[in-house]
Amino acid sequence: MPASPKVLGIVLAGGEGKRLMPLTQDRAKPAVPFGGQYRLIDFAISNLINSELRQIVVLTQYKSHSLDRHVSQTWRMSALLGAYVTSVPAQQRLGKRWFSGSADAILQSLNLIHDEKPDIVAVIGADHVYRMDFQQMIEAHIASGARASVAGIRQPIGLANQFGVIDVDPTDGVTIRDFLEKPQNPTGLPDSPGEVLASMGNYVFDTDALIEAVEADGELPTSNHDMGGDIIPYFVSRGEAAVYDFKRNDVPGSTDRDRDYWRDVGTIDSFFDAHMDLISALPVFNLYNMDWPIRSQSVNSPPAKFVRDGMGRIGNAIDSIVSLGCVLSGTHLERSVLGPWTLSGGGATITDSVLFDHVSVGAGARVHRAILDKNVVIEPGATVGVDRELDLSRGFTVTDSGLTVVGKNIRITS
Ligand code: ADQ
Repeated sequence: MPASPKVLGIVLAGGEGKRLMPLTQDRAKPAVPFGGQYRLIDFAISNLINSELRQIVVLTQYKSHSLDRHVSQTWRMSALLGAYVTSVPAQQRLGKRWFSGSADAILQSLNLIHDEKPDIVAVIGADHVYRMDFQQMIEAHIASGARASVAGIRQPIGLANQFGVIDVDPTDGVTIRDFLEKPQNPTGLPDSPGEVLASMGNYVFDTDALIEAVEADGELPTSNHDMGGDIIPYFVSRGEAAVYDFKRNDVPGSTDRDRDYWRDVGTIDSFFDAHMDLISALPVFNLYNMDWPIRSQSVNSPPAKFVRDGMGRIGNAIDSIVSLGCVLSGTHLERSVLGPWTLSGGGATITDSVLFDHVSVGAGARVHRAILDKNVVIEPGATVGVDRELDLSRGFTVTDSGLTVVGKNIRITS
C-alpha cells in the first residue's frame, strides 16, 4: 500500500426506504429532506469531502430523479483538479436487470473502479445522520492488515434486527470472527449484555479484495447480493475482516455531546427524533460545527421573517430551526424544524413538528406532532396531528407514537 493511497468513495444510494413512506413516495430515501435545508445524502457526502476524498460516485436506482438533481446541482466539483461527485444510475451493464442488491450495484459499476484504479475503496451508506472522518478509518484499516474493514458502533440489543451484528475476536480486539445480518436472537456484548456492536454500513476495502468478492458473489445463485448479508460474511469466513470502532473517530470541533452521534433514520419515529436532536440550545447533534461542515444546496431566498399580524399577534419561534424564505406572521412556533418557504398566518401554532419546503399554514391553523412534506397546504382553522382518528380518516399515516405524516401536495381542510 502506498504511503498516500488513492481512495475512491462509493455512496450506496439506491435504497427504497419503505419504512419512511409517504416521504419516499416520489424520492429515494437519501433524497429525503432533513434538518430544514439538507437532504439525507448530504451527511455522507460532506463526511467524505471533509475526509479529503475527491473522487466520489453515488450509485442510485430507485426513484432517483430528485436525488440525481440534488447531487449534480449541489456537489459540483472542480474537474480541473480531477475532483468529482457523480451520481450513477443503474445502467444494466451486465444484462437487462436492475441492481438486485447493494453488492450487485457495485458489481455492475466495476467499470468505475477500473477507470479510477484506486488502492482503496470506501463504500458507505447514504441515509444516516452523523459526522465521521473516513481518513481515520482508512488508516486503521491499513494498520490492521485486513482486506475489509467494517465501522461498528454500540446499539441497544433491541435494535439488533435492523443491523449487521459484529462479533470481535477478543484475542486481538479487531478481527471479526462472526457477522450476523439482522439477527432475530442476538447475543449481547460480554461487558454490556444490553448492547450489540452494530455495523454502520460503512466499509473500507483493498480494491482487489472488493472486486474479487463482488465477482465471486455474482456467481452465486443463492446470494442476495447484499453488502451486509453476503460480502462482509465472505471476508469474515476467510478471517480477512476487521472492525473499526467508531468511538475512536475524533472529528474536529465535536463536543462531548455529539462525538459519538450516529442515527439510522430509517423509520418515521427515528427520523423525527433526529430532528429533535438538532433543536435544543445545547444540541445532541451540533449542525453549527464549522470545523466539519455539513454542506448542502445553498437556497437563494430572502431571510426568514417573524412579524405581527394585523391583530397584533406576535410571530415567534423558540427551540426551533427556521430556514430561509419563511414568513411567520402572528404564528407561535415551538420545538419544530421548518424547511425553506414556510408561510404561516395569524394565530397559527406549530409545535413539535417537521415541515419540508413550501408548506403553507393558514391563519388559526394548528399543527402538532406532524411531519408535512413539501407543498402541503393547511387551510385556515384546520388542524393536523391533534386528533388521531381524524388524521387516520383522512388517509394520513399515523405512527404508534402518535406522529402524523402528510405526503406531498396535500391540502388539509378544516
Ligand atoms: P440496510 O440499511 O437495511 O442495512 P440496505 O437496505 O442494503 O441495508 O441499505 C444500505 C445502503 O445501500 C443504503 O444507503 C441504501 O440506500 C443502499 N442500497 C440498498 N440497495 C441498493 C441498491 N440496489 N443499489 C444501490 N444502493 C443500494 C445496512 C447493512 C447493515 C448495517 C446497516 C446500518 O446491511 O449490516 O447494520 O446498513 O444502517
